[in-house]
Amino acid sequence: MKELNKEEFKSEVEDYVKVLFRKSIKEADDQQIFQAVAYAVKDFIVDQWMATHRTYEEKDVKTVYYLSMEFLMGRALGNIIINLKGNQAIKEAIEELGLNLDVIEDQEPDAALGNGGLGRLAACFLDSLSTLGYAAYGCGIRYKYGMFKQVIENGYQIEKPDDWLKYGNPFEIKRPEYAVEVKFGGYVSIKKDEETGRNKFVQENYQSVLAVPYDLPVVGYNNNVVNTLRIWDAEAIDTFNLDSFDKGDYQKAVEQQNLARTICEVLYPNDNHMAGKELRLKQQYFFVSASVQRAVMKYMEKHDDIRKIHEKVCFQLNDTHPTVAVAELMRILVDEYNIEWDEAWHITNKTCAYTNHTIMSEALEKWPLELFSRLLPRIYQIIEEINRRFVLDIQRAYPDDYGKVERMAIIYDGQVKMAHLAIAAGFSVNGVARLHTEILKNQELKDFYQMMPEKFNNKTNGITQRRFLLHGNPLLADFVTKKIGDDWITDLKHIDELSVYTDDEMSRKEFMNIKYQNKVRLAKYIKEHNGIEVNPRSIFDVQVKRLHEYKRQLLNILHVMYLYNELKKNPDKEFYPRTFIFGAKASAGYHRAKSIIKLINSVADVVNNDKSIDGKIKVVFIENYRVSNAEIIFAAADVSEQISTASKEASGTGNMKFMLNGAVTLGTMDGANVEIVEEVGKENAFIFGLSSDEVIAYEHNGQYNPRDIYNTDGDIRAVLTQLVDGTYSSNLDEFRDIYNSLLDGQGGRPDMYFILKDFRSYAEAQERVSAAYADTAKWAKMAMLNTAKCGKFSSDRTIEEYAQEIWHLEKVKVEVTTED
Ligand code: OAK
Repeated sequence: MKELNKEEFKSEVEDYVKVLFRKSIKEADDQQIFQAVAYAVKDFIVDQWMATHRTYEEKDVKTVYYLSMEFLMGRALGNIIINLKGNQAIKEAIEELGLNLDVIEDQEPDAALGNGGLGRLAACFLDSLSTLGYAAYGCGIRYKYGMFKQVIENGYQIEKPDDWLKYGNPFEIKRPEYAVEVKFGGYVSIKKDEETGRNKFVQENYQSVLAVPYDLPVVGYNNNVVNTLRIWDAEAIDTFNLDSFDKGDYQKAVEQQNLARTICEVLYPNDNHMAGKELRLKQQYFFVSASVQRAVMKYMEKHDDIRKIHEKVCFQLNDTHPTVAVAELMRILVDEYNIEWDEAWHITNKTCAYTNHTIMSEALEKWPLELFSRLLPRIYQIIEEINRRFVLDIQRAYPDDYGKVERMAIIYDGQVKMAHLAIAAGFSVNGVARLHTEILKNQELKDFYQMMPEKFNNKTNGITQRRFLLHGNPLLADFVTKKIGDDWITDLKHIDELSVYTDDEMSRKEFMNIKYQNKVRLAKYIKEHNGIEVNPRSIFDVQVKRLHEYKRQLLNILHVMYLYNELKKNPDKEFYPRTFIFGAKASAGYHRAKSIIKLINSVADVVNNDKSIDGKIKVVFIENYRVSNAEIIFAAADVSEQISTASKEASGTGNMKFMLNGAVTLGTMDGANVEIVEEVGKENAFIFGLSSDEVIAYEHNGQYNPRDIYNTDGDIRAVLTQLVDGTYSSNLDEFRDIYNSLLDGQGGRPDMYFILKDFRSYAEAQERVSAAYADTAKWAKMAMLNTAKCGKFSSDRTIEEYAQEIWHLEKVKVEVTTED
């Protein structure tokens, strides 16, 4: 590993301030200093970046292309510095320049090119791929505006554009030499190929854009490996010249310019929900076509037989969003390389693999035929042919079961079903936690599992300990290293060696003292950003994640309302002070989710200002929850709220970040919670609520009526009544929709997420939390065991499994030579 020279680094920073801004360090503002430091860091890694790619080429290793609409990277600078092990040297260099690294890191906008779990997982995977030394490209879109900035005004969420590229991105490198054309619309003609005499399908009268890649470095930990996140931007193809003007193509030239301008404009802010907009499909095909075209070109630069592409290339589809990749690869093989359909299909099968990230039905991608065939006429033809053959396969396999085609066809009911396409075309279908994979196999994708069981496998998610412990929680990271050495940084299994210290009182005290300091750090953040004073000695009970009904932030806040009622009734009741902390963005068009945010803020207003409860309950809604403040929040949590309706959360990854930081899970047996409990032991978590089998059974038999609970449980009735009686809003209709959703519901399904059903069990689990926390030694042991037992949940483990079982990659060692 190359050493970082402090003096050289200092003079680079000075030079960059001068060259970029014509200023001295003293004159430059914080943003300019950040830019200069970032350029100096990029200078340092560029040799490793080049060496990595040289090594891949020399060894001709297989590469995974992780195709994803989302990469929720967060900030790069701090992460790169820790992965370079340059923390100390750079910190000192910066201090000697009279600057402060924390302030500098704070200037960097988050690269928020994602919504939540799926996008952050992609970012963790890239970190692990580099650290493990696997050849990989992340392929995505360079959105001009990422995930919106959330501002809370009068308790309401307001969305502001995230202009993250305002000052430019010092880490990116534009690669116009690798630009490719992507075509939309028009029609397909059949032409005779002069050479072969065969019919050729040619797209005509289309509009096209130029896809231009920008590369971002993904630095491995202490190993010289720097992989690439390649994000594509759209530029207009230069038809706007006099020639086309003369030919009367003026209109088309303008249209193409507009198309290029709009494609990469903004990330759709939907989590677990399909918006179904034409522009979204354009985005999908845009980055997929560009990525697949480039991957094929790169492969063909070194090899002469396209038929063997699967030996060197794997496309991993991050959910169904990039599934057009299978048809794009077919198009290239059949139309451009003249390969027969059957053979092209086999090549495609061996090259593509699909990950499912949700069973929420509203997230399933289905595109209307009219839209799809108009926008992507040749791709549509190919999918029609794939479907025709797949339907024949189904009929052959199940000649007497007519329902099979209805349930499994790729094209049905006037729609293209992307999940069906991904399963039919790929060689692997994986879920993201054991329970989730079982639900896919036995419920959601049962027919497909029956027909193609060999494709199905599980890859339980993971997170990178380097960002979420080493960078986010330096105090705990140092403590762990002091106790057990630093192997955990690249092999998290070692963290189990901490277990023996849970019986040592001094170690427990040290651990809890670190937690306390992290709570002080978060309290300061809350004071600065929310103006709310919180007590770091209270229990920090945290739920941070996207706002979705299935995640049940509503259950949490209804329980707060209930506790508040209890305290009011019983002011002398023994009660361990609690701070309920929320952070969540709601999709801009998701009205009920936005009402729930308003409810949390309204409850906060009332409770926080009620002197009579003596500050025993505080409620805080942290504005603009994102990767950078998440790092501070996880470090400070005592209780990790993972309370989704069982069966609905595919995995969850926040649950793992809390665990790593020594928070205890309060959760349902859903997603990866099941495996967390298995690792840490159920005595070290607080589990409640319906099981996934019970939820599924109720969904099938329809025998749940929340009115029964409302009628018989006075406390719950009181809380619900307060939603509409003015307790939390003078506008009695403010929360009426929430109230109705619980008691009347939509389409005859009140309380779809079983909030009232699980309420008592949740409240009782919360009581167990309070009792456990009051026993300091017991709590410290539980918390510490959570950190110790989280070894399984490193994304390094997950990536090792993908690499061995799906991608079949080999590990590479990179040496930086003088050549670089
Ligand atoms: C987003 C859009 C469409 C479909 C799924 C998602 C998504 O973010 N799913 C989430 O993926 C995470 C990573 O696998 C899981 O941990 C979450 O449980 C899941 O909701």
